[in-house]
Amino acid sequence: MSNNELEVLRSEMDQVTLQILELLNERGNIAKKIGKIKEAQGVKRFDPVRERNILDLVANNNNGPFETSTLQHIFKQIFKACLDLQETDNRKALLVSRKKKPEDTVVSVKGEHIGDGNTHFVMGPCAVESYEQVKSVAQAMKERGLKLLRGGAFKPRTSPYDFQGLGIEGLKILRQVADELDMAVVSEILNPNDIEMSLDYVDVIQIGARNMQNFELLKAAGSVYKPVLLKRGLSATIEEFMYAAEYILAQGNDQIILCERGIRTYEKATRNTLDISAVPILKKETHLPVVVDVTHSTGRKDLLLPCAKAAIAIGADAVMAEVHPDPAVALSDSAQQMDIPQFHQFMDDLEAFLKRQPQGAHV
Ligand SMILES: [Mn+2]
Repeated sequence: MSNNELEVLRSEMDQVTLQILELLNERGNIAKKIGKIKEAQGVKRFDPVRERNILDLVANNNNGPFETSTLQHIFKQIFKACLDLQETDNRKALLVSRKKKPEDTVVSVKGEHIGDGNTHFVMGPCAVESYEQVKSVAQAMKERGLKLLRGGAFKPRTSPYDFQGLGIEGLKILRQVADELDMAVVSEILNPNDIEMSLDYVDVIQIGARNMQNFELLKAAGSVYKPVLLKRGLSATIEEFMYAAEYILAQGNDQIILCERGIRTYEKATRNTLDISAVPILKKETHLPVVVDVTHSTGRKDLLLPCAKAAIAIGADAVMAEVHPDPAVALSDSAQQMDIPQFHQFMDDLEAFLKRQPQGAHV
């Protein structure tokens, strides 16, 4: 008899659970509708005043047996779940997201298709110092069949007294060398007003780590149809990085390459900490190609090769590294740039490594 009573109560409880489930989802649906209206109005989704009112509503209508504080705790979880639901909807709408565009974006630069499943290389000196310096690195790259020549003309340095770059003269040198060897120029632009001017010289506009949240620069780069290599900020989360890319894409330019270049942590053994898991996260969350900068993430020559292998193995579309004909006298980043024999050794090792990769394993 008492067993039977238990069965009845359990079945009653199941019914209530199902009712709660239905009501929770109903609340979720209403929250999504509210989220859409708020998005259209451009107002924040989280409204503390409104939340306080609902908590009071719960308190004023609670007839027990639960303590009001217990119920308020449960309702706080429900509010959070509803807010998450609104935000997931918002993320779905991001132009950089794979939900919005499932297929990979391929960025085409002078016959190189970054994001096509093959591994690409972006190499060159940290800073442009002279025609001869750029030319000797570019020639070594050309011998390996590499096309994407990087070099800094405008250098945002930590100290205002460090070498600031050759400016437009540096861009002219890069363009000249690239034209002579049929290569492409990747170079950083610092000032939104320089974007138009840079179109004559660069094939890829680089936006540096220190400018990842320079929104005016992002908008200016988004409003031209030129590939952009966007570096992750020193202390930027992956989400902030994606929003920075969204600024570019929202202006209409979808030719974006994301660059993981290490983040600031407490670790001092490397210049920055290479966030290797950011690569598959970015590949999963966005449709954009991802390049790993092994020079600035490690700041150590002995780590360039293992980190480049890790980048390729984990699915990066390209590897970026700095090469200088005589790193000892380089005007910037002298400690971590490879010289030309080291560059050839680096490429030999990576080519051997790539041959051992199962076909398509890193795509
Ligand atoms: Mn550098």
